Amino acid sequence: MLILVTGAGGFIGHCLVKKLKADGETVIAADWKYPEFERSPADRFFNVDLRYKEETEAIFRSCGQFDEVYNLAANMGGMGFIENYRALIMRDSVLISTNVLEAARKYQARRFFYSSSACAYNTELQKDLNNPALSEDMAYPAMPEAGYGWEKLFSELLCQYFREDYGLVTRVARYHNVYGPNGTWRGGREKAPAAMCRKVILTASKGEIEIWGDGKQQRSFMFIDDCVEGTLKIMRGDYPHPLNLGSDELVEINHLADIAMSFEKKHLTKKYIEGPLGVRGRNSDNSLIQKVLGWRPSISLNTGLEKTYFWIKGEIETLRAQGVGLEASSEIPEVTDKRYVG
Ligand code: NAD
Ligand code: GDC
Repeated sequence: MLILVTGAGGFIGHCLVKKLKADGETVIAADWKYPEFERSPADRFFNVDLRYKEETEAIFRSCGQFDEVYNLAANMGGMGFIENYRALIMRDSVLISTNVLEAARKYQARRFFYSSSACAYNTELQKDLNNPALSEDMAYPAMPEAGYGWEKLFSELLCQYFREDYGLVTRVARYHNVYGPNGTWRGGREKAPAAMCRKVILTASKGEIEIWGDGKQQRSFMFIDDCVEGTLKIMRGDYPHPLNLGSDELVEINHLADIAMSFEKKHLTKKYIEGPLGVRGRNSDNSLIQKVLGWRPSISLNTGLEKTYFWIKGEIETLRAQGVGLEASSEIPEVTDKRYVG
């Protein structure tokens, strides 16, 4: 098949391209940056800014009718990023979502996949610990994560209306915090799993690591291989409405840090500091995806985090050998790129 993956310079997009190439597909990649850690195996890589209609349509005009379009491109990151760049995120991502969806309609793509997020869920339902896991109907009445979450809900609805009004076959996954090798692990856009690994690796035993909040916050974290496999299942299945794609293994951030420490038997103390916290407790209810697609995650947090920990450690050793100085603590990213504020 001829397949387009946008956001192919990013974490999930790049891993999806690798899987599709391994399956023997013809894969076209699009992103305004190339993958950070390894070369893309895509058959062709369009280095474009998808906020612009012309640049987006040029891909479709040049390649012809796609069998599948996976739109993963978005200006996004962990809480350190999405809590501090609401206008930037909404403006960029809504343009990307709209341009790619419209081009897919105009150039008659056979199927379209959109990567939504658990941040689309009503935050009022995530204010306590041990909340009931989020099921798909709990996105409405809507009160999603400020900025980022609203754009996700908007784009979900756009997918629904393009299906209802134009007959475009659209599929939507609400990803729940995805982690793994090739994921962002420093610079401020990283999410908690990579942040905890980096902090532990860069802190000598008996030292201390910083944790935003009290560490009692709860999340579930889905390993990248489960994410890629579930994405293909949703795209190629017959269920047209948004589906959770996440782990239902609930963990407290304190415990996430403890698991990271266990890999090299480090004994570090936790220093609780102010930081962007997001919701108090969030978990994925996987009963609907299990019912309609027979899918459930297969990689445990301990297994996935160990792979991630040692991959990040390898990256750190490479950078240290190049004389790059690295910080253990998390930062709020500075966005100075003129494309962002231009
Ligand atoms: P990522 O930031 O690694 O990848 C996103 C890619 O989009 C980046 O490579 C970026 O360069 C590209 N992009 C941004 N603006 C662009 C533009 N104007 N033109 C072209 N490319 C542009 O993020 P990811 O973790 O791989 O996430 C992929 C998708 O899944 C995103 O839509 C994200 O919102 C969604 N998602 C991810 C998670 C997660 O935990 N990783 C959770 C929920 C939803
Ligand atoms: O960043 P994140 O993984 O995103 O944060 C999870 C929890 O971990 C938060 O309560 C955060 O305060 C806490 N935390 C403690 N220390 C640290 O050093 C740290 N770094 C980070 N990053 N977190 C720390 C995410 C969104 C994604 C995506 C997923 C979907 O929200 O950022 O864009 O949409 O949700 O599930 P999180 O899970 O709040």
